[in-house]
Amino acid sequence: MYALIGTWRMCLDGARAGLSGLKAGGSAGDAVEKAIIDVEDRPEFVSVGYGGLPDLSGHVMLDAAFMDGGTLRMGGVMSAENIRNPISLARKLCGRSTNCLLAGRGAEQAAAAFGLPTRDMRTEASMEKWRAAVSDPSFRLTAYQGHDTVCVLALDDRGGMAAGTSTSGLFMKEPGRVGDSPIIGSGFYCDARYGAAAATGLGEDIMRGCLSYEIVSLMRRGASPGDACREALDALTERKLALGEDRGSISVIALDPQGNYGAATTLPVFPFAAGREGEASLFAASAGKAGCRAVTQEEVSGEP
Ligand code: SD4
Repeated sequence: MYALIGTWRMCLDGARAGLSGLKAGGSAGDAVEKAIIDVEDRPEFVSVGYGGLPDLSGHVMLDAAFMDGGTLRMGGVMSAENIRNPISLARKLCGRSTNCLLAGRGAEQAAAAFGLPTRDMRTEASMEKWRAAVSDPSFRLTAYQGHDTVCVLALDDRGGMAAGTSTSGLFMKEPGRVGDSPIIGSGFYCDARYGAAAATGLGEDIMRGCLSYEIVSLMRRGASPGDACREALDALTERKLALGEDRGSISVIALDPQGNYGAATTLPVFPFAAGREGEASLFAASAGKAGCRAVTQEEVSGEP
């Protein structure tokens, strides 16, 4: 059995590439890396990798992580610049027993030491957005609609599981701000015995609930991926409502060792790509609704 799930419509082509690798007997780790590289390399996906969204100072600062579900090892990159494929660096760091989570200049130096390609991650389009935001006095920092993390979870036919994330983080974040995406247990978690989970949305809120670890913990206690996603997300949003806050902007995905997947969201529509022993297709979860439905590209063309 092999399966893969990834966040947002932008992940569809990457999910297809990852699944074809799994079909050919490739590992879950290779599938995760391949799917995420597809999104990182394409400037039309404005919230990840090349052409990502700049911070307040006009720099595209990247966060990424990779976790191997067989060993519970993780590697992560935070607030790093000019690394062409942050997911590849995260995966290389995942082999280490120390120094596996690197920030800023240290991450950039490690990328160079591994011989990974560098690139100016800014594009004319990303800088145009930045210039418009800098000169707009009404601009507010939010989980901006076109701003989203690619998260991919995979299972291979030997029972291997892996999770990965990659993002440029919140548009116009303060320099040095880090979200949930490289933080183990919040942005991602993977234990091949019970399953994998990952989150996208406002990192500051996701971290308050350690959402990905919570989802995998619920699967350990027998919940299906879909139920685990809803239960963990509902617990956090109910707490936020009790504190007088809104539900926030959060979406989560999960995959179990049998290849079942699920998702939950606080948004009206949260598209994701997934496939099990076959092609990847698009699905969507909606706030307050159990289960997910198959959708066409056209139906979610307005979504990231
Ligand atoms: C962050 N969780 O940096 C990421 C960004 C994201 O929709 O997924 N936004 O907080």
